[in-house]
Amino acid sequence: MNEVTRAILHLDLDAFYASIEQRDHPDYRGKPVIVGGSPDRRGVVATASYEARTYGVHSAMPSRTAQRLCPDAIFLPARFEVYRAVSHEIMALFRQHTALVEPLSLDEAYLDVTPTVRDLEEAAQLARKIKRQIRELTQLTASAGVSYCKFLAKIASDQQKPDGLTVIAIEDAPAFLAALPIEKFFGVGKVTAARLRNLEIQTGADLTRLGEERLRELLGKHGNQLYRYANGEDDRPVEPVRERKSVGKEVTFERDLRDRNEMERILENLSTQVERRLVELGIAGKTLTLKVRWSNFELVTRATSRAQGFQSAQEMLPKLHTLLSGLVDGRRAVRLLGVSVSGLVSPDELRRARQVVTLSLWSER
Ligand code: DCP
Ligand code: MG
Repeated sequence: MNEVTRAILHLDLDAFYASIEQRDHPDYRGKPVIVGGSPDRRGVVATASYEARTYGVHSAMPSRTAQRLCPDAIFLPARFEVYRAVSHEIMALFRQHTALVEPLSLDEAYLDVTPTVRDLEEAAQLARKIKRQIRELTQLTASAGVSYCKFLAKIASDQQKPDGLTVIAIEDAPAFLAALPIEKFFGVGKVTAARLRNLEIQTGADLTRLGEERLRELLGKHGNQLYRYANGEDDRPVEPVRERKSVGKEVTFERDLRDRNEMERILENLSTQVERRLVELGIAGKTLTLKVRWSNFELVTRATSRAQGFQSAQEMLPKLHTLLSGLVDGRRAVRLLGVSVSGLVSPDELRRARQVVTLSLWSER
């Protein structure tokens, strides 16, 4: 393909953790399997097999709710080492096809295959081949999206899950985008979606009709970006070397917040999400940062470090409460809260650090 048109694949494994459990325990195949926290211990669902999804079970749902919806479900704890090992195999396979592989999570990546294909038709053939190779290598299925940019490739891979393959050709993109609900657009979270829906903006067609100026007035810089996506313009490159510097989560509120209890609840939720990602990656971080954006958009951060590192929400929360106390005085309203962990270290390094701390505590006695 020439340089102006690209061929991008997005590959995403189906019900990743649950499919691995079904692969490794043939008894569970064809049955509703839920991987995640136990229903008796206020756990949440990490993922559910497609059999369990027909009962309405989905990721991030309390396991107790999942059990009520699907009483026959088999609940299993996550085996992260296994999932990480499978992830390495899949990413290595992708890298045999192109050096331009950008992993998004354990089971998902963008591939830029522009130099190896003549058109999107050939890119689709390549996607089909990679899906087959994934199956041979891991006995798992993946869904693929094929298009000329990242944004559309990712949406495409979600169109026909599981084991799907969807191509969005350049000439079909305008009609596809016009009908696309705003929530599907990259970067449109609950808050933005609610604001747009209030203005009767429901689809990509509504976004283009509204115009770039108006979107910018409403959403700032993000409005320009959204306008470009709605017009099928996304020239973000596939970035292969993304060394991770931190793991974080943040949330912007629909209404500015003053209530301290509510902030603490949100911090609990954010740190749980950060914990999930850290555990998934098998890493921890030495520095914990709290980010606060005031209602006037001013941004402040406060950080604290700990030799033993942070991985669990339980380790983060007391520190976050202290950091929050140093910032929030009840007078100023908060627009955004964020939690991140940086200074990332492998579990091995961490174990060694923890040993040193324990030893020195011990020798002080
Ligand atoms: N995951 C999690 N908690 C979430 C979402 C996901 O622990 N809230 C984990 C479990 C998933 C894995 O990440 O298996 C990959 O996430 P996906 O969003 O790709 O979901 P699945 O692969 O499970 O299902 P799908 O077939 O929809 O891709
Ligand atoms: Mg997946």
